[in-house]
Amino acid sequence: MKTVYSEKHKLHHAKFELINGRMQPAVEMPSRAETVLERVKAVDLGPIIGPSAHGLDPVLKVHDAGFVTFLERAWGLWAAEGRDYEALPLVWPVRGLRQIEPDYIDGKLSYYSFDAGTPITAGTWAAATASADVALTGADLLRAGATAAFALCRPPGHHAAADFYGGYCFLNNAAIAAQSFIDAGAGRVAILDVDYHHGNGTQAIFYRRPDVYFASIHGDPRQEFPFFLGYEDETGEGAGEGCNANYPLVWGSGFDAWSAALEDACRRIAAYGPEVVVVSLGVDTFEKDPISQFKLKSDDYLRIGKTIAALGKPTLFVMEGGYAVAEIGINAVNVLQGFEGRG
Ligand code: SS9
Ligand code: ZN
Repeated sequence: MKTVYSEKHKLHHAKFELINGRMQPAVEMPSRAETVLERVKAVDLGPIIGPSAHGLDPVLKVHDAGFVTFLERAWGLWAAEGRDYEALPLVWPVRGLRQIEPDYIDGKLSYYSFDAGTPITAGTWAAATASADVALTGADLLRAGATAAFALCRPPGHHAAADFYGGYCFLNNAAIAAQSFIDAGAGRVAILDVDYHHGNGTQAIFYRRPDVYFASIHGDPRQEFPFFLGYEDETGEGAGEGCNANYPLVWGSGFDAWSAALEDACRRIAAYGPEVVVVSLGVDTFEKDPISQFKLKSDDYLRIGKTIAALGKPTLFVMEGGYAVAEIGINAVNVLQGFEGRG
């Protein structure tokens, strides 16, 4: 299958991240995408192509205009205050506080974010829009008849909702691609999120809609980030009732529990009958992931790909998380090779 990749991801390079109460080197780093790209080349997965520019229209089908404008301007407003270090929020409008966008940049960062772990840098906007273009170009390949494509997105997207960023995510690449299929005439799209973390942004975007099914296997929100979404009783709302499925698993879960959840998710997706499947491909379920607590091994990723292939649908793989940089290439590309019949 073809891989879509843009060098522009390198423009988003946060130096530090708040982890366990300390500023530490950011785990979401450019070498993640580089390592995946090297593996794509090493196994000869297929041609590597650059993205084509799609502009902001497909982004604005998923994200609020005020939020997109904020992302575009945030670094400039921050730098205008004489700050050359990365932009982070410090206060959130929780229960009882007003949901009004402030004028000052520190207030705007808080209004449009949900965590303090996602630095905005000088190149964040350029990288995030390129990442969305990578996903949209992958979707174009499927629309042109490919049975599968790999959108090597960075930064990732699944934690970003219509009007907030967080969890290393700014624009929701998988949601933007899924919406592009709907806008091109697809009646039903399914998103399967296999990242270690719940895809809260993707779920929220489609929660009330019957045309996009969302299934996610992830660390239980009782224990794990993003903490405030991803429970099993979240099944969709209104017209979207029955079109959302969450599989929270406890810390320490291995491939037995994980693959049972995947089989069930795939059964539900098959019953839904989508025309196309978008996979939010995170490999932070890996046993050596530095911020995660599942126990998957490199060979397990081949079986994940094989199980997804059994759905028999055109499939767009969209890169999400995975922070064990040494093995991220092997693990991510194992899914793609498993999909193509290896292993
Ligand atoms: C770890 C902090 C977790 C968010 C993780 C987002 C992963 C996106 N102590 N920060 S796939
Ligand atoms: Zn993750």
